[in-house]
Parts: sequence; structure tokens; C-alpha cells
Amino acid sequence: MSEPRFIPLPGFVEYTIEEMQQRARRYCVEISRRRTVRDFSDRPIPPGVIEDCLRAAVSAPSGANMQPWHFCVIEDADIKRRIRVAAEEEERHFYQHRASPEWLAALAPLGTDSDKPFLEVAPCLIAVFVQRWGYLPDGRKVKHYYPTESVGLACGLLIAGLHHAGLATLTHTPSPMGFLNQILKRPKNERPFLLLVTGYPAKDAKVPDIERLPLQQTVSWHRPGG
Ligand code: IYR
Repeated sequence: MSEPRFIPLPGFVEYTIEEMQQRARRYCVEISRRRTVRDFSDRPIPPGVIEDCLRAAVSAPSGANMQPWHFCVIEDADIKRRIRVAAEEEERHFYQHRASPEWLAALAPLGTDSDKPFLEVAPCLIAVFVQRWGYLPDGRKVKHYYPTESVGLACGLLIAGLHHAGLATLTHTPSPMGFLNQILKRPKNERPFLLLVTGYPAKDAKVPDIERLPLQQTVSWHRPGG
């Protein structure tokens, strides 16, 4: 086993207390404006934006730094159409047979159905794959640790980055998503994790009238003195 090598922490920026408080508040305001969008425009995305957001995403922490992810950026109309056809077939089965009445009831406020025009309209689909194992340079298999959690973290950064850049996203998970391996020719150590639909929202985009839970319900504090 090789000795770990350490370097001085690069790039740490220290802010004043006021700056730190302002940055936290501003981030909260900006990220809280994010809404999942299902009505997309076909307007093209400016060059470099997706690539920079992906660079940010792959800076996410991952189990044993294995970086167990692969991102396919799909801008080709024919591939988008094939993904739409395959996704809608799965979704019809989901809405008609697979989803339990409870699941359908939980989805009702979102107004979703098996029609997925956004898969063709939006200029960019990012198919995210999780690698349960990888390969060493000599071809041997290597197990990945916490792959699903790691890819979830990378997707969180990606969604936040795209929002920060001024784009809308939809975290779409047609289930099952095995068709993505076939269409995108991905190997069998990769499992589709998420199809992130990306672009400008349509001019008349609407979103469901739903609320986030209040912090008191989702956060508990354990402060000195109780
Ligand atoms: N995959 C289906 C159903 C669906 C499931 C969940 I969980 C959602 O948060 C939203 C939709 C669809 O995309 O319509």
C-alpha cells in the first residue's frame, strides 16, 4: 500500500463574518428560487455553459474518491427522439399498471402523465449513470463505495450550477431506465441514475402550486446547553 501524500489546502478563501452571512443568505435566496420545470423552450444553450456546470459537478465528494459517474450530454435530435419514444413507453406502463394508487395520489399535485414532449423540445438532456464498479488500467474490476450517494451529490451540484447559470432543469426518472444503456451504448457496469432535462423554460412555463416544508419540520438543532 502506498503512503498517502498531502499538499497544503488549495484555494481556501476566508471571508469576514458579515461577508459569510451575506453569502449564505444570498445563496439561500438564489437556490430557493429553483423550480423543477416541465415546459421547456427549444432555445439553444450558450456554448460552454453545460461543460462548466459538469466541471463543477464532478468536483463533488465521492466514496474513496472513486468518482463513480458518467454523464452523457445529448443534443442530437434523433437521439432525443429515441429517448422520448422509449421513455413514454415505460411511462405509459407505469401510469397504467405499475404505479400503486398511493403513488399516483402522491403524484397528482404535480400533474404529470406519460407524455414527455420536453425530452424532444429541450435542447439538452444529461443522462447520468452510476458505476457500481470500475476498471483498473490493467482491466481488473474495482468496487466503488457509496456510488449512489456519490452520484446524488454530483447531481445536486450540477442542478445548482445550471440554476445559477440561468437554466431550468427537470430531474426526470422514467422507470425503468435500462433503455438509456442501449440508446447511449453504455457498458453494463453503469446503471442509469437520472435524466436531467436542461434548457430555458418556455415563455409561458407553469409549475405546480406546491410548497416546501418549513425548516422546523426538517431540521433539529442540538445546541450547547440544550
Ligand atoms: N416517472 C414518472 C412518475 C414520476 C415519479 C416521481 I417519484 C416524480 O417525482 C415525478 C414523476 C414521470 O416522470 O412522470
